[in-house]
Amino acid sequence: MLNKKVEEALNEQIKLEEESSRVYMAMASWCESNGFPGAAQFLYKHSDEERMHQTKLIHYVNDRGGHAVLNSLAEPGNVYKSLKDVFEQVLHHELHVTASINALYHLATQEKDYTTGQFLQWYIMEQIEEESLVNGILDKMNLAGDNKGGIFFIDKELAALGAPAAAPKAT
Ligand code: OFO
Repeated sequence: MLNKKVEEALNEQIKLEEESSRVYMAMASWCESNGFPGAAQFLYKHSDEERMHQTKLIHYVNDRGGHAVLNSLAEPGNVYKSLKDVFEQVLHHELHVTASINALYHLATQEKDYTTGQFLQWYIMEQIEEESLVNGILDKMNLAGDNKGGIFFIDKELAALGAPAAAPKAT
């Protein structure tokens, strides 16, 4: 059974994951309508992944005898200065999510809820992956600078990263 403090903190994280999904959806839409189809594909996929992070938390809270609830969300930013601005904001958002996951892990161990601590390990590893992926994209954008050809190729690469996973081959 979850204690109330941990349950409330998990519900806050559910809200943050939902907010992440909406923020990336808004970014994807901006990219799609501003000539960056690859970045749009990448961000739509990322938005779906955040929704999966949210759902995984909801099941966990309910499975532990708590009640996962949804909260109202602020309007996501819908306007960006450039593709680089989009990804700088993705990184900023991910750093915020990482801090939140770490605080949640700290609370769970303080409350001696080692099951939740174990469950959160997956999110801790996921944040490492996400931060490193976005840092890599930003490194390339910084190298490309204002070079339109460079940005065009980065957009193509993002399309590949955003492509649905290939179906497993029949054996
Ligand atoms: Fe849920 O990992 Fe990004 O925010």
